[in-house]
Amino acid sequence: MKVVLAQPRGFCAGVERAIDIVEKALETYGPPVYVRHEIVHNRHVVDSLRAKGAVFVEELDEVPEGKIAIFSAHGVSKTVETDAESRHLQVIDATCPLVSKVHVEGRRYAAQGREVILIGHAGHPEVEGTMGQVPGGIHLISTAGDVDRLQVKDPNKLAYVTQTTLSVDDTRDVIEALKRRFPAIVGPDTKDICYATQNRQRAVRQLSEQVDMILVIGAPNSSNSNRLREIAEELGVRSHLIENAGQLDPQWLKGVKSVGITAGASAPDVLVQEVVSKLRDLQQISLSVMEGIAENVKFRLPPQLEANGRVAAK
Ligand code: 2E4
Ligand code: SF4
Repeated sequence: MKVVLAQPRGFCAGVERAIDIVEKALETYGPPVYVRHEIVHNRHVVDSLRAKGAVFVEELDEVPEGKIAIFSAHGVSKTVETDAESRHLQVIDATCPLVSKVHVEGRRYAAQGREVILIGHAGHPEVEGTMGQVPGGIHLISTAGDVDRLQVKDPNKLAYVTQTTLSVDDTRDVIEALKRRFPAIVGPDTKDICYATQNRQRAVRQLSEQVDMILVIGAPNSSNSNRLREIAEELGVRSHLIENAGQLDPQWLKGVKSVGITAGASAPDVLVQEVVSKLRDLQQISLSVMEGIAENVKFRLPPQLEANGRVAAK
């Protein structure tokens, strides 16, 4: 059986930075450090940081006064930031800079007196964070159909922003529907969808042309990973989202001559390697990596962790 690995796949710069932040905070301040929400949506990552002394909580009231609190890569609302201040927590912000950029953009549109529309999935932590970063409220929509239901004050004073991990194609449809109904609306086109999401989607599209089945390594609550599986499926390739090799069902391989493997931005490559090993245990395989761009994006750490030696957290 032919096995082809997508390129690029797996960790993006925002995830590497977020994991680095937790590791450096543990080294600098010593355990425990508290992390609000899974630092990224991956059980393997969370478990290994927990083993080093990170304590994961869903809300800040679970963090004792004055302790270190790290915000996850998905970002937080203003309310969470002010709660942290009032509890005198020492905050280290692991929000991906590309999520923060969307927050800044949303606030800029609001400051221009525009009503802001967010294209994203309800209940996702990034969406909750972005909604809570734009003063005056924000309309949330997720499909082109939602556009018809929007009720706005002034159709000439509108802007939109998007979640960073959406399907590029679906988002283009939603933006077109917005522009049809509100020709004066302004926004970033699909540029809020980050480079890593766009590159992994392009790669899985290419991979879909080469294989009979695709395995996406990623967590069920990982937005970007779910989009990869959907894209492959939409292109007619049977596709499964699995967290690890244990979830690979040997029955899926019946009649399959070639398997493509990709991984969401939060899935470490060791999980990909374990899936490859399991395939190798089950069958004789020929392994290759598809041609694709090499990413060289790297984000700086927050100032508290970048400086030499121990510096007080914010
Ligand atoms: C922050 C923003 O957003 P998603 O559910 O895809 O997050 P995940 O943790 O799976 O991936 C990293 C990430 C974090 C992506 N965008
Ligand atoms: Fe940042 Fe994009 Fe990675 Fe999300 S997927 S953490 S927005 S680089």
